[in-house]
Amino acid sequence: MTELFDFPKVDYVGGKKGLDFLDTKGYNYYNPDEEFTINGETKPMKDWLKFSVAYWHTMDQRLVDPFGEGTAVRPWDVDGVDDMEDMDHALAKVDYLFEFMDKLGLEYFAFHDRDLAPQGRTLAETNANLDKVVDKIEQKMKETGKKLLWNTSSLFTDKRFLAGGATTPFADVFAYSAAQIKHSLEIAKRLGSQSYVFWGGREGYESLLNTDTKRELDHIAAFFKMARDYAKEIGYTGQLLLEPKPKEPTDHQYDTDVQTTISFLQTYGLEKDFKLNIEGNHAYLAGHKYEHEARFAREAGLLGSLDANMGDKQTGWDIDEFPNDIYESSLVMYEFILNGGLPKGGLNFDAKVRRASFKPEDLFYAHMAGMDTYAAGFRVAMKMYEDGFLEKIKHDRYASFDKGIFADFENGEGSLKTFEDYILHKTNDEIFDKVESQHLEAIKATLNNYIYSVLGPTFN
Ligand code: XLS
Ligand code: NI
Ligand code: NI
Repeated sequence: MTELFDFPKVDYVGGKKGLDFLDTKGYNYYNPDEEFTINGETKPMKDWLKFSVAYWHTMDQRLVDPFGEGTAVRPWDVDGVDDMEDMDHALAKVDYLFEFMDKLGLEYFAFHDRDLAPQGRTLAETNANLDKVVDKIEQKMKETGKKLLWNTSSLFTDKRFLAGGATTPFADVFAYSAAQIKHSLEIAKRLGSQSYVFWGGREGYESLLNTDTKRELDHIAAFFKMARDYAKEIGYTGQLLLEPKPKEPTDHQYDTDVQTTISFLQTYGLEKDFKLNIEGNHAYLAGHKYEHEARFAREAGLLGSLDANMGDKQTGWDIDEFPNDIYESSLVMYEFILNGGLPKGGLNFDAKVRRASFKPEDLFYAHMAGMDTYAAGFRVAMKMYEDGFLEKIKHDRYASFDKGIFADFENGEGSLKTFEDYILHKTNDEIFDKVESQHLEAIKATLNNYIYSVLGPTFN
């Protein structure tokens, strides 16, 4: 078969070919077969770090921004155009995706229904177009063993969704959304998708002045219940995931951040049925660090999957940059390890190349750099986990609660009076004597040492 991409297969070179990425064109940290043990479970790196290509960014995005037209040059373009109204063209693109994954040695992908095929005049026609592409994807998955990390429905691109999909005030649009999700869940079941994602791009409001927020939240909660019930009915066993994001495109989105989304799930009794897909850039937009979102999801037992991308402190929108920050990836991977990995989730590159990186080879470079950033972070985090470095600090910091009335308190006993009796006659100095310096600068310096000691020797 002729090659579709003019790019060689990418291998692990492990720092042996020098520092310049453009000379080496290999993975320095992502070594698919190297084994790692977390919590007594040993698996090769590729089964821990389930990297996924996002169809919408890699196969569809033309690299437009709010001020300029698309710059992308893609091998599937005909006369410089990606003609997604044409079914033959939509089908041809599937071959590119599978060759792309094969060359990168990456096993998963993710898509929205609307990424794959053009709309028809009715939902029935639209589904028929979609099913033709899904047939081809199913066939290719069988041939290659590649897997679907997650699929989702776009309830935000078409103009009908201008005021939401599940929270729209327009009943016919709501019905359309319900029917669209039904079909997407059927595709999830058919392709064995590991997860199914709900990102509520337009589930929020532009203005409080015209929005019945309570009614909208009741609607979306009931919508999620119908989705859960239908997934059960058809025997779909993947995880159902909500993806928090505070704003953009709307002024306010209901799934603002992890803690808000958890309280929504608990309010409506959905916390046993849904987990979360956490995205780096969304964390930034919510004013959080990525590892903060991963931490709170993990502690609630709801860390389902990760959208691996980055934001930018200077740019106020979702720029979906490919990850390149090893400090951040180390801390996110630390939460990942404490979570025991992501059994039904993975690391989806919900990320696009920069407008100035418009050539096909940049799609390869970007995924390679992203995979290496997370593989490097994983290695650093594994070393911190194995040494118990951060867990020891946390254990020691709270040690005064391990005994006496304080241990009883943690077991649900004690009253304000218990503590008054204990403390009333201690002097201020006695109390401050027990308060210890946090040595945060030293902790951060040690973290830097971990990064250096794990990654530095790669290039020696
Ligand atoms: C947009 C979201 C989107 C979801 C899937 O900001 O990240 O890409 O991941 O709909
Ligand atoms: Ni996003
Ligand atoms: Ni995302």
